[in-house]
Amino acid sequence: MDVQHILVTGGAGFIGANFVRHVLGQTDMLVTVLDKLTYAANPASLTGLPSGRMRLIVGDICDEVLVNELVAEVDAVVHCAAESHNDNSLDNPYDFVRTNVVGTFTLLEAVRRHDRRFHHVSTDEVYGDLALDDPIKFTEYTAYCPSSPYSASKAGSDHLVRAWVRSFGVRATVSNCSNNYGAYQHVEKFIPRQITNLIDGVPPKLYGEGLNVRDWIHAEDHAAAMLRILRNGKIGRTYLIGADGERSNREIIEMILLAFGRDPQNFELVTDRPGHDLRYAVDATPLRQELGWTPQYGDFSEGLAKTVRWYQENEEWWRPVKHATEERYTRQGR
Ligand code: NAD
Ligand code: TDX
Repeated sequence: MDVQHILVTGGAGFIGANFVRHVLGQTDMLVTVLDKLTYAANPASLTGLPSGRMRLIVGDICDEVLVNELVAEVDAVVHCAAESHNDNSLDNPYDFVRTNVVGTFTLLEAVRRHDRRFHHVSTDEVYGDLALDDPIKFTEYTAYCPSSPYSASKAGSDHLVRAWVRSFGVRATVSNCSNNYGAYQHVEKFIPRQITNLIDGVPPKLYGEGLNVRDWIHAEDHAAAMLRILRNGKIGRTYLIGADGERSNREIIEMILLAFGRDPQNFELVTDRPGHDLRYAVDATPLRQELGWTPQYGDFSEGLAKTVRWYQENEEWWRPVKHATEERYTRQGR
């Protein structure tokens, strides 16, 4: 479909900022960002972009009046705003239910009212976890089985989107992506936490025994897949996004330590996350075959090395929030 102006919710967060950058670089579209600027946002992630084609509105996706006004002005909505961190959802689930469920509901009502295209950005965590030796990967037919307040709230929002498609004819798609890494990711998340710890001379922290497996994809590859789905995806469809990047947490920590020229065993084992999902793995065959998407970051170690350099070269971006993040982890015993 022909999309000229999009509303990107959560555009000052990690996935949103990478998506906005991709869209402004690859298309002529205008972008309005709606972001509440929570602790997770960094408006600096949107600097250096063409101001004539992008504007940032600071506001809440649960604000019905504001959302209604902004949705009326655009052709499509790409919904990235969320409370996104599992550890925080264990401490304060309310914010997750409010933003992820009520916020998505508020957006759906607005796109229904104005008949706008909607793309909902979600996670593979809605499917729960897999055994380490399970040959099966998640597909769009896997049953939902979320484990944490975060993934349960995302699962709830996915169900709302599907119901609004079926009951009200809303023109929506859903994507469920695996773990992202890359520039502009908050230092609370696994990879940037370890990189910035090492910059500070602090050993990386591994939950439990570090055997948990995540399926890593570069955020720029995720952004390219989102744009492809927005333009060419089939209404009502769910697309899984992943780049066959399964690695254990321990392997990743060893790679990061090696990138810093340190002993790969020089990490600290810390208290495990309660309910910690063991393994995620995504089968993205339909996205590749039907929409012709392929990841550009074929080699994870290259993408990781680039990410390490980005945090080394952009300390002013993450330094202001590092101390408070580690204080929060100390309180959580992790
Ligand atoms: P993030 O925490 O980095 O960013 C979230 C953004 O949403 C922030 O800018 C924040 O200010 C904004 N926000 C939060 N509550 C809001 C509200 N009520 N109103 C308006 N803005 C609000 O998260 P992220 O990693 O960029 O994740 C974005 C989306 O991508 C989420 O839906 C997440 O489920 C999904 N996703 C993320 C990953 C990943 O690895 N990061 C993987 C798969 C899917
Ligand atoms: O210090 C750490 N040590 C550690 O071992 C941290 C912060 C994490 N971990 C482990 C927990 C996970 O097994 O690393 C893995 C990745 O942790 P997170 O970065 O917190 O990601 P995860 O919980 O897997 O969820 C992420 O991917 C899916 C995003 O935060 C979600 O928003 C997305 O939906």
